[in-house]
Amino acid sequence: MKKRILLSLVSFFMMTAMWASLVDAYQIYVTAAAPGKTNATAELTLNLKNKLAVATWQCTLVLPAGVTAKSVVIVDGRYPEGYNPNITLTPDNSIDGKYLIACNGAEGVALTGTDGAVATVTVEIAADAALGEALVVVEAGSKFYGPAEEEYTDTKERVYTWTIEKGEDVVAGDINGDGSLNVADAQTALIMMADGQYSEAADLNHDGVVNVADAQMVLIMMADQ
Ligand SMILES: [Ca+2]
Ligand SMILES: [Ca+2]
Repeated sequence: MKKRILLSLVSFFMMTAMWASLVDAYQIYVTAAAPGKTNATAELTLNLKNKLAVATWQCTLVLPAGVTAKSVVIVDGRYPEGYNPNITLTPDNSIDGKYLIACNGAEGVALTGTDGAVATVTVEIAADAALGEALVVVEAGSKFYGPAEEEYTDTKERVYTWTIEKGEDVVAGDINGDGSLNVADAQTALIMMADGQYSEAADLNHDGVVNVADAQMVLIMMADQ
């Protein structure tokens, strides 16, 4: 009798373990090789874990406040060489920082391997984004389709704790790029004018030329400081 109870307990735990491994068998999760910096772009890696072959997949990515997704590209390694599946990044206009990422594989072309990087998302981090821990979330409900249209769903939310650090400050009107705004920037504009040079950073009034008007802008900005 005792043996039978023990056996049923063992099979219960085995079933639970099998179920747990099945639940986690299909997921899309984010990692990052480096912390993000304010006032700069950064890259997040989308990883895909699968038990059986996956041809097409989609997920919803939610970025921290002040972080905006710009583009997504497939990374080499998980798809057959030379094969470029169609991948799209679509902002959800109802919520800031929320994006649908969808990758449509061709019929019969599936990911190789069962875990690892599948795409890179380039993001832009605002100057005023919060510093420190920043949560990057893949919402529950990621979808996976096998080469024969088999469907799998990840029922769990996948959260990655990223870090945002302070990047370099961009000082408005800092034409000579020394990190501060002063009369030297007005002088630089005048020297550039004399030399017939142009740079976007020096064209403070955005009229396509660097001239005395830009030097005046420096003085006005200094007065407003
Ligand atoms: Ca300066
Ligand atoms: Ca100008």
